[in-house]
Amino acid sequence: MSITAGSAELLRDRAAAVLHDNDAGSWTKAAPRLYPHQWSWDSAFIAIGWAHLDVGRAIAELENLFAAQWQTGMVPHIVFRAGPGEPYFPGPEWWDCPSAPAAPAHPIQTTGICQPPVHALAVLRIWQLTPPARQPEIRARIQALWPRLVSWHRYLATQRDPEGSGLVTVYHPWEGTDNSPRWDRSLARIKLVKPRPYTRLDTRQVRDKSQRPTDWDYDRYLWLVSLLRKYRYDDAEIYRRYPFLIKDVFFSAVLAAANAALLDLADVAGASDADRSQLTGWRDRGYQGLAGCFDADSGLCHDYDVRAGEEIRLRTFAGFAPLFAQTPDAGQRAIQLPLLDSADFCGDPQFRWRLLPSTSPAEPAFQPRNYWRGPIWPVVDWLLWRSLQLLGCFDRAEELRRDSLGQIAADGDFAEYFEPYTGKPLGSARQSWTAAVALDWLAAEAAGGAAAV
Ligand code: 2M8
Repeated sequence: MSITAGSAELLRDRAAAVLHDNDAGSWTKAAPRLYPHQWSWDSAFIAIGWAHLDVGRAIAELENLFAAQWQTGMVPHIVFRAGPGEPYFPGPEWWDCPSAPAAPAHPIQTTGICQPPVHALAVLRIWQLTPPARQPEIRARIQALWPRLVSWHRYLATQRDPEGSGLVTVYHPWEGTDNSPRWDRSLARIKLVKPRPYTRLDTRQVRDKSQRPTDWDYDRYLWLVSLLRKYRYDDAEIYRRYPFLIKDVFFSAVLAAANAALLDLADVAGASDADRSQLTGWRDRGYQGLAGCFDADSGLCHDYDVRAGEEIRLRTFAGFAPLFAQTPDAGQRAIQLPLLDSADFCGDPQFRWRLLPSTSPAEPAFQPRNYWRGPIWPVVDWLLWRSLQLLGCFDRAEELRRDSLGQIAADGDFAEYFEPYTGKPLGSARQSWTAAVALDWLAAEAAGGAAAV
């Protein structure tokens, strides 16, 4: 479906209104009630949305996020900023980050884990959208942010990859794709002490509990937080003692793409030769790491459980890590592109839109309404769209963009995720990152389909 010029304009106004409504001045709530704080990768997508409205506001989103960066270089997954009338569980007291030597100083309050590094993609997009008159100002702000961006990538390439494998180790399901079935076996293996009594708030907002993680999941999420707290978020200690260490191919692919984006920005930032060669090294090591876990039989990349010493062989969106990374390997692309449109993924004949689901409908763990276990997430399809363009697959990218906009327009309220068979909106309404990617896709509409990627 393609949307008419009139309805595109209406959708653009409504998407902009979502960002304005969720705007807290210098940072943006991920969603009005369900997620009232600043989330890391949400902020990166949100900055891409803001870039279409005001490039200064867009870069402020990232400046404020990076103001909470840890001394290790880690950008925390949540910066707690909401007022007392906007509760979220689990709040800062569950994380006790002030006890961590590397945490930012009071009064900044954060969690002690991180999320995929989409930020460099956002900075590149902001620069591409900066009108000439504002370039001196935005260039100076990018230059000021640059050392923090490089240190963030350095943290991921070193502390989160002590093996030098090119693959990032995640410590927690909250580092991106919460209840993805990718984590099921690893979580089931953990011996845990039941956490102190707690009350979930997410299921008060999303009344249909089947759209959210289970209490079984939450018990494990909180147990892992208690261990990270005990180890004072010290990466070396975590690596020695902690039970949940996963080489995440999707996270690693985003890092490879983000390293390439920083290289594209290197001249704007006035980067040193040392920075350029480090970024090139991290990017290439990322490609090699992904190549090492590419399985030619399934055509997918598999995550790896470091503790169990085993591959995680599931069909999910993450298996397309080579595409998300914009792999230079033509062989992997030749296998993945047809697989993407097979009945196991976008090409399920019963899907309403030909979009990439979070989990393959052919996977026994697939649940079409449950969060990261099946639904379609617009931000994931945005990352895929961007990659397909960079790989020169313009026609497929354009279909993905149109279908994504069709899905969002049919809802009209910027849902967090969508049921693949019916297109039913799920989770939170007025989710900031859905509005943000809609703005980017709509701008590409005005430009005849292609964005400056
Ligand atoms: C979801 O995760 C949060 C915890 O971080 C939650 O369920 O409470 C995930 O979709 C995550 O990737 C996202 O960043 C966050 C805010 O949109 O919500």
